[in-house]
Amino acid sequence: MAKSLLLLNGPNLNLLGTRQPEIYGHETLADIEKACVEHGKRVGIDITCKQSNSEGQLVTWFHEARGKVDGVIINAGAYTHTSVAIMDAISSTEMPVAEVHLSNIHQREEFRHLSYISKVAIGMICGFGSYGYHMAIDAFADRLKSKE
Ligand code: CA2
Repeated sequence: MAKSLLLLNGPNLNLLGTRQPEIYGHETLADIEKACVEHGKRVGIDITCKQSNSEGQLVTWFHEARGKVDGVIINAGAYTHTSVAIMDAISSTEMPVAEVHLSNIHQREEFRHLSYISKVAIGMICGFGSYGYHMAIDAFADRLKSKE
């Protein structure tokens, strides 16, 4: 059966490519999502992409994904540093989650150093721009292959 992943992006990531390119690059979210879907096809994984500026919507998507996908890749944006609700949604749904950030959050302001998502994710990739999403897809491809 085809493998599947959900790719979630959080608040303000819909603005990618319009401002702060020195931090977040020139690609739009649509560019990144298209490249991820194509990369998924190369490694045999169907990828569904969603973005929301709402914490509750992200929580609901975790609930809905339970048992339907093989894993979730999330860039929770600023909710990374504040959201016990998203952390609890990940724990309660017991799904494997990979955390991605475009920027290296550890080289930025102190408040970005704490990630609630990292406490429950299988791993975290940051600082490699949009390539980080491809790294997360490859990590899942490898993990799912070894579970076959
Ligand atoms: O580096 C990342 O991927 C972040 O998750 C991006 C978040 C930030 O709050 C995290 O600390 C690190 C912010 C996303 C905001 O994206 C914008 C894109 C274009 C213009 C303005 C903001």
